[in-house]
Amino acid sequence: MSTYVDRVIEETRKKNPDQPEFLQTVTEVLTSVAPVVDAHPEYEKAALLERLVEPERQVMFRVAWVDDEGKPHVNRGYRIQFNGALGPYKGGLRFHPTVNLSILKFLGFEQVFKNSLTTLPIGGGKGGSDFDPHGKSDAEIMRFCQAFMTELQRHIGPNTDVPAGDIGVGGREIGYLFGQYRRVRDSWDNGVLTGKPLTYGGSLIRPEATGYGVLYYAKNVFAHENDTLEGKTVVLSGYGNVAWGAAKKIAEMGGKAVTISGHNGYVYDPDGIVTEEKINYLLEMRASKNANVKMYADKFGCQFFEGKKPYEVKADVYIPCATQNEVGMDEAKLIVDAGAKYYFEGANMPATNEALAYLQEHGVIVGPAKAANAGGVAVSALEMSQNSERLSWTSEEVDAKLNTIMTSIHDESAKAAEKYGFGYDLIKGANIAGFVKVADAMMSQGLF
Ligand code: NDP
Ligand code: 2IT
Repeated sequence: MSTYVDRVIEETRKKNPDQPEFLQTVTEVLTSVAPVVDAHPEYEKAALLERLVEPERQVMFRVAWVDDEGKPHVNRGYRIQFNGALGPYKGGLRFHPTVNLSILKFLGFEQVFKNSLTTLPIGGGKGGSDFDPHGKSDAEIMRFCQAFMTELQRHIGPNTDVPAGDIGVGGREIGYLFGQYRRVRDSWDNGVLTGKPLTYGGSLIRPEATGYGVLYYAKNVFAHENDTLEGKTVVLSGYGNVAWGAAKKIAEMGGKAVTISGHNGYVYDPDGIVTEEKINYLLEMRASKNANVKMYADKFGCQFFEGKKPYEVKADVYIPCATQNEVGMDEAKLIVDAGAKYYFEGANMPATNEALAYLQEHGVIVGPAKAANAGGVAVSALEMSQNSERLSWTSEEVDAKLNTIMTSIHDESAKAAEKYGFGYDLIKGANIAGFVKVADAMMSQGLF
C-alpha cells in the first residue's frame, strides 16, 4: 500500500493519541483511497493528506446556563470547521454526554466526504456539546440552546458555516438556536441553520430525509441484486429521527422493521413497526422529557430486552440508526449467522473497521454511512437553496431530488469501486468518490 498514506496515518496517530474515533475514520478513509493517492504523486508534493486530516478551524467554548432550581451548570461547546473546499462548512450539532473532540472530529471528517458525495456545494463541519438533554425540562433546553448560540453565533453564518441537528438536536432545539441567533444578530440570516420548522424556512421532507435516504439508497442496491425489500424483516437500532424516517419508508416499501433500541436495551415487535400509530409513537417518545425505548414495549405490549442490543434478532436486513461503534465483532457475527445479505448504515460510523471487514468477507453488502445516510445533509443543502431564493418547494419536489441524489451516490460509488478494481465494494467506492472531488478542489485552490 501507499507509503504516503501509511506515513500520514502514523503521523495522525502520533498527533492525536487520545482520539480513537477520529483515528478510526482516518485509517478507514485513507486506506480506501490509497490507489487514488498512488496514482497522483502531486498530492504528496502538495501535502494534501496532511492538510485533509487537520481541521481548518476548531472552536471550543464555555456554555454556562441555569437549571429550573436556579443552579448554574457549565458545559463545553464545540464547532469543528473541518474542510471548506466545496462550500460553507455544513454538518450537525450533537448534544450528548459522550461528546468530546475525538467524537466531533470523527463526525466532521466523515461529513467532508459525505457532503462531497451529495454533489451539492457544501464543505464539512460538526459541533455540539457534552450537555445531556435526557430528563431536562423544555425551559432548561431553551436556556441551554440560548447560552450555546450566544457564543456559536460569532463563528457561523449562511455563507460560512451552517449547523443542523444530530443526536439530541431536533426541530425544537433548532428553533431555540435560531431564535437566539436572530436576537443577537438582528438579521434575517434564514439559511444559518437547517432543519428549521416549516413556518420560517424549514424544508418539507427534511425530518424524514435521512431515514428515507437510507431506503432510497438501499433500493438501488436491491435493484443491483435483482431483489426488493418486499416481505423482508429489518432490524433497526435507535428510535430517534433517523430510525423514525427509516421505519416509515420500510413500511411503505413493504418491509417490516421488527426492532428499535436505545441506550438501555431494545424492543422486539414481531408484528412490525408498520402502522401509522406505531410509527408516529416514535416521534412522541423521542419528544418526551424522559425519552426511553421501553415506552414502546409498555404501550404496544411487546418485549423489552434490557441492556441488550437488537443484533441478536435474526433479520434479512440490518440498519443501525443509533450511534458509533454499536456493531463490533460480536454483532457482525450475529448478522452473518442470521444469513442476512444487506447492512445499511443510518448512524454515523456504527461499526468498527474490523466488523465492517468481517461483514464484507462473509458476503454481506455494506452500504456505508457516508453514502447511505447522506440524504439528511442533502436535504439540508436543499433547504439552504430554498432559503437563498426565498421560496419553498413542494414535498414531491424535494422528495424527487432526494431520490435522485441517493441514486447518484450509489451509482458514483459503484463506478469508483469498479474503476479501481474493487468490484461492488460500496465502502471503498464511497470513500474514493467522495475524496476525489475534495482533493481536486483543494489542489486547485492552492496551499491552504
Ligand atoms: P436522535 O437524538 O433523534 O436519536 C438518537 C437515538 O440513538 C436514540 O434512539 C438514542 O437512544 C440512541 N442512542 C444515542 N446514543 C446512544 C448510545 N450511546 N447507545 C445506544 N443508543 C444510543 O438522533 P438521530 O436519529 O438524529 O441520530 C442517530 C444517528 O444518525 C447518529 O449516529 C447521527 O449521527 C446519525 N445521523 C443523523 C442525521 C440527522 O439528520 N439527524 C443525518 C445522518 C446521520 P437513547 O435516547 O435511549 O439514548
Ligand atoms: O450526520 C449528518 O449528516 C447530520 N447530522 C446532518 C447534517 C446536516 O447538516 O443536515
